[in-house]
Amino acid sequence: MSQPSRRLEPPPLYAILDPEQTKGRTTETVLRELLEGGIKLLQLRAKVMPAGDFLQLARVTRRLTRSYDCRLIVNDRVDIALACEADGVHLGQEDLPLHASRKLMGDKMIGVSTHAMEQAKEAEDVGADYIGFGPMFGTTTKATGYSARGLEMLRRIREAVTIPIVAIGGITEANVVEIWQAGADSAAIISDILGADDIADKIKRILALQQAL
Ligand code: TZP
Ligand code: MG
Repeated sequence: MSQPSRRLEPPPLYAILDPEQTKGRTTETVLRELLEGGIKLLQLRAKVMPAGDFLQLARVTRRLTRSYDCRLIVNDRVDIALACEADGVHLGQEDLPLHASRKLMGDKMIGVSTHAMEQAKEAEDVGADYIGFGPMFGTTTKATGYSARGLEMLRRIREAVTIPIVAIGGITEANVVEIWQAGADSAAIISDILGADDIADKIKRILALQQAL
């Protein structure tokens, strides 16, 4: 069994597994690499997959994450999060609102993407368990519609909310230390991890940077 999730501090690194970003490797190969590298909080993100395929992948991911004691968050889809027994769901500003999601998710974790101070405060007020905040830096992984938010805005968000902050967008091994130092509890990374030749090694190097702080 995985641990009860809501009350736990997020680990410093939040990996996002996106089947479109695996550079030709199978999703399960990449998943195993992430877990071998030491990821303890993983989001499954599948923007274009039919629901049945997404659920099947989510179930495989759930089984493997559980065996590594890694918490699992499903992006966008409350229904798939519940059906695969994930630890939580991650919602964007356009997804099912928190109030309705909470009724369905009960005590499971709900994260909300935010891009501005007002959104961050609002997410905390309505009961999000953590906020995503970004894009921190320029990224080509997602067309966010927002300019880079930067470290100064992250510091201000840190002062304004008490729930955990997961910073996202353009974060790499080269700049992740600044993200933690600016007050993020965790750094969410897609391309710098999924694009690495040796994913487990990349994760170990990033975690070692955090250990050295
Ligand atoms: N939300 C804001 S930026 C982003 C998402 C999903 C993409 C992050 O990807 P990368 O490759 O770590 O910049
Ligand atoms: Mg979303």
